[in-house]
Amino acid sequence: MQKRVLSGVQPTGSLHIGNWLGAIKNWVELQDTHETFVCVVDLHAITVPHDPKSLAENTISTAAIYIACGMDPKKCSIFVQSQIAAHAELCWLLNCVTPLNWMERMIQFKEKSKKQGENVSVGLLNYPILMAADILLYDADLVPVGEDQKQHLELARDIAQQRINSVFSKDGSPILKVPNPLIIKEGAKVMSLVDAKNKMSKSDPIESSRINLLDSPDIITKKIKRAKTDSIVGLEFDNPNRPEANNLLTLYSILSGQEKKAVIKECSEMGWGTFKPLLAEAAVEAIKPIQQNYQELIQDRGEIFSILNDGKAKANEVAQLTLERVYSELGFLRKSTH
Ligand code: AQP
Repeated sequence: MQKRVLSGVQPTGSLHIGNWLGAIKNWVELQDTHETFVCVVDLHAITVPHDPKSLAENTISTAAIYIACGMDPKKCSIFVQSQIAAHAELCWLLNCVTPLNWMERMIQFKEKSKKQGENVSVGLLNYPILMAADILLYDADLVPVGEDQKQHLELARDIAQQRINSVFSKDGSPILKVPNPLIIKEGAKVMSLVDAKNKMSKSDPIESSRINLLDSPDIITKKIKRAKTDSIVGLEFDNPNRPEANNLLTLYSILSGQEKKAVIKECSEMGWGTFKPLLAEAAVEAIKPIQQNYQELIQDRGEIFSILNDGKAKANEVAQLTLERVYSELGFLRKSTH
């Protein structure tokens, strides 16, 4: 039996190379060896203020990017989270067993809520519980996450083990499978181009902070040219005082497919003015096939909808089984018949 994997990206805007290198690229490899479910997590996208006019379009575009990056609907199930009602239902059940102080500790909540001020929604606080529901519904063995999502996965494990299995299992057998993180070291955290202390993010208001997967070669080159650097001579990895150098060199290493050692040999004596065009070229070339696939695919909405409908059917089957198991173990009346 293949191990099962579940993951997703929020349709909160244009997907960037961080989403690709930290998430989607890894799913593409996993789909050959694992039973893979990937969803567009649109319910998560409304935990911060959103524009109803672009949510559906962003959802379609995100699904098309998954496929353009190499997710193959014959090998995996691709679906839209909000089309499977079980996500919201299980989230409610988990909300009711999760202590509030577990949620208040979440780093992402602390960071994102600062930006929202008085308007921060309960949904943002509950985001990791919805994420736990997403994962636990599919009995996922593994969840590929970037470093930034590690704490949320830990929470999903704690909810499953300490708040559901230990409390409600009648015979000691687990009600929910406790998932493991699959953290990929390379590309696990791509940092912002304007401040390498922050991660690259779709919702960063500074557009030049990220390289979007659908940016034109010209835009990519301009963004890299303007990326923040320092005035120290020579280029190097892993110097804590040079986060920009580490970020840009790591990107170059991944995008050009070269080991760190080879990059150091090639670039350590370069100045930024010589290095940046190299990085831009590597980024443009690496993203080109994704853009070509995407442009073809996005013309054919029928094909995208058909893939999403197939994914929905497969996902629903698995999700309903888990949801019923949890309802039943928690003591709900599920059938009003004799
Ligand atoms: N900068 C990043 N480096 C590596 N991986 C990243 N991921 C996100 N940013 C980076 C990974 O992409 C997956 C999906 O992310 P998400 O859209 O669900 O939420 P996020 O982590 O909050 O991503 P963003 O781009 O920062 O979106 P917004 O701005 O909307 O919050 C996850 O596996 C994540 O690790």
